[in-house]
Amino acid sequence: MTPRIFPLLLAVAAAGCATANPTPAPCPEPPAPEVTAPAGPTAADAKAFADAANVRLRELLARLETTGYIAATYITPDTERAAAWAESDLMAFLSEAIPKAASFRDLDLDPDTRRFLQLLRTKPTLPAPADAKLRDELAGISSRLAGHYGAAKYCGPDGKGKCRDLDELSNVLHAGKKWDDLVDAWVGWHGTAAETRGDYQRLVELGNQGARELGFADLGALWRSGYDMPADDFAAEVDRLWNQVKPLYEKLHCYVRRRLSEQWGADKVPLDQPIPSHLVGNMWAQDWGALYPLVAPYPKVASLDVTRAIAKKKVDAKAMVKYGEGFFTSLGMPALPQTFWERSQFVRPAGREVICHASAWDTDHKGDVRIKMCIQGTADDFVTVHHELGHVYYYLAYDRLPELYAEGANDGFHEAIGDAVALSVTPGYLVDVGLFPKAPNDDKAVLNEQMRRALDKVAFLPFGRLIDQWRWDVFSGKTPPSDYTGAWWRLKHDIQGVAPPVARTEADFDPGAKFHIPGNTPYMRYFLAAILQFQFHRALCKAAGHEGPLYTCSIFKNAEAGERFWALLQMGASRPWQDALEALTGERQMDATAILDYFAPLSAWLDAQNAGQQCGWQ
Ligand code: X8Z
Ligand code: ZN
Repeated sequence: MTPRIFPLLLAVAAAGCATANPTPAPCPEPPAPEVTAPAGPTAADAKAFADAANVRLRELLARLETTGYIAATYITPDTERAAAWAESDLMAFLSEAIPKAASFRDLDLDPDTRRFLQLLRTKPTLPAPADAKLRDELAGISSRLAGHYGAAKYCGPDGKGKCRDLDELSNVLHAGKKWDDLVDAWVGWHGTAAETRGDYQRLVELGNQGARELGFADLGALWRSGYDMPADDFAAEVDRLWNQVKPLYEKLHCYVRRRLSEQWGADKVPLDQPIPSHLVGNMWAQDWGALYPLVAPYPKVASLDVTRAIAKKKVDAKAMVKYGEGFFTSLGMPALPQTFWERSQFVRPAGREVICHASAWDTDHKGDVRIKMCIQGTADDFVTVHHELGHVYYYLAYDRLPELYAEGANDGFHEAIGDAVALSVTPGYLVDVGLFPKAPNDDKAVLNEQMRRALDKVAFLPFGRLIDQWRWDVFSGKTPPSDYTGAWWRLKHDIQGVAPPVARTEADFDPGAKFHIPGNTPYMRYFLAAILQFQFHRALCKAAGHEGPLYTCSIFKNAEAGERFWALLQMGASRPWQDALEALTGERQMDATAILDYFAPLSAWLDAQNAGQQCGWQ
């Protein structure tokens, strides 16, 4: 508690003369009783409080991000501890400031102060109980879980083999060669999470307690409250969007399963069952890009293999990031600061443990931005570079705003910026920047390209939808700890139509094998982003004067689209996201028709392929 933040509290404390003191100073005469009601907090107090909270939050977040970046790029017990201290300090601030903010609720406030107070209330993703001991415990668990995920390795079924990290195990799945090796890599990685179950269970208990102390039913209700609409309406929005895209996903599922069944045999991939999760080339079955060679509509028609081009042209990790920066600057956005190049982590460093999961950082909230990746030179990395730079450009655009506005319009917007840019990485663009000599563009090549993208974007949709369904149910108590893994696989089955390669039990903790669960990063943002990025792309293409199908559009070098985009980024969270969306697209609702338009050719092609086939799963 500092004088700047809580002038009122301090004033009250000073007024309570030393009654607990054994030799008290004499109290002044009590004032004559007031005729009017005692003055409560005023709108001016609220404004002073919100302004001070913006300043203090910026300091605390800079400490959190700085220690967090060190802990993520150099995992040791010491860096973990330092990160936990910073997290605990932020938690302490929020658990005092949020109830305080509530005391101003009924005043007639100016719009900014009102919005600051509302944003403050939903700021914590991991609210701590007010009790300092419990708060430190929670911060410690949070750091430990993150560190465990980053350093986890699988050393063979008996623990005595060569130890492999997530990248190495993922590469086995991506190559998709031998059934037994795939099962081994999948089971091995998922096994690393089993020991984190107890920590996670405690994180849920303490996070829920923190959320309840702030007036939310549970932590899931707090997360759902951050969307400028009632929490229940948000859950209904998610359902509405999912229902818009579900038929497209199910078509892709049907076709891909049939090709997998041809490859592995109908005994291993039955045509009326979910797809075995270890066969799609990704640890969590969230991105099926590795299956492109198997499912390409016209395998003999040349298609643009970005991984090959990167290797052939010897584009190293930094040069890949330069391509990404080049796209943003072509839109009129600024070059990245020199410190970005000096302080980012582009490749896995030798000799120390790091969290390789890609991320973007705003370490001082004043322009010291970075990304942290372990780039291996794949086409996926190329997309992820643009994704991360989307975060970085958002930071650069909004850091001049008060801290509570220095956020995405909603968290889905933050995740969608770089992905929307990457949708403009079309064959035409790749030729423009010299990665390919020419791009085939007949109907067959278009379908190949559509399939390539769908294996990433469409396959992701149910995954994005279900992760937080699982967490919402865990936080609300609908899913008890004794059913953590069971509930996970029921959702994976029902929504995604995938199944584990071997039976799972409650001795496993499979949700913990996905970064965002131990990292406590809300996930619905990625589902929203999967929809929003196409909506943004459609609007930007319109601003750029693009004519023709959406999938042919690239906004590369288009100043008009760039200006519109930058204006959105500069708004940060200063307005409800509906206003931000309207400013860019003219629409006030998130809407999946853009992704459906984009994939119209593939959708029609899948209909023809699936005609007369049995789709769906039992
Ligand atoms: O976590 C990420 C980014 C960092 S914000 C690399 N993504 C999700 C994931 O990997 O699960 C991007 C797509 C979905
Ligand atoms: Zn992201």
